Amino acid sequence: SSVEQSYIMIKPDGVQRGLVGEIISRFEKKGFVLKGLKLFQCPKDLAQEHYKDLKEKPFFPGLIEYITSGPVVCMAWEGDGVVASARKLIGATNPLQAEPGTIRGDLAVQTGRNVVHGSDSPDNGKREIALWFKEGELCEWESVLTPWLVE
Ligand code: DAT
Ligand code: MG
Repeated sequence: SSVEQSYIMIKPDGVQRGLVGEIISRFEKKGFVLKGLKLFQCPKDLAQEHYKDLKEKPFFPGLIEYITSGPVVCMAWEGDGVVASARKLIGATNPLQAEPGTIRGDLAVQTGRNVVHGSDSPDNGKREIALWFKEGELCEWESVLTPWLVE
């Protein structure tokens, strides 16, 4: 696989429940590189744009209400295969079906309060990072750990 970026977001329940450090730590320990990070109160129109593919779903209004109910933590993570790997670290959409060891499997019980978002494709990773971060908010840097993680 090639170097790609995923948009990972800790949802308002994750922030309120004090899970920010725990969740960031899982991506750090895995070996991905953090390129962008901010605490952010999301306006409704941005939440609607982010979840536009779901706008016909019955749960859409509740989803927008939830995502805009408090600050979220926006992150851009980079690495080989980060998009699919992050989805595995996050676990199934329904936390009751998520495997133990995953973020949702360990830390959540309900689909409507599943603590974290992760992009579902490299193209959506790009789209979502461009949507949630402004020009200049991402850092271009190399981690000194990279040679110890990839040969
Ligand atoms: P994921 O977040 O695992 O990519 P998704 O893209 O299908 O899942 O849906 C986005 C979010 O919408 C999901 O994290 C929680 C909410 N959601 C999805 N299906 C739902 C449902 N049946 N009832 C309530 N909320 C739902
Ligand atoms: Mg999704």
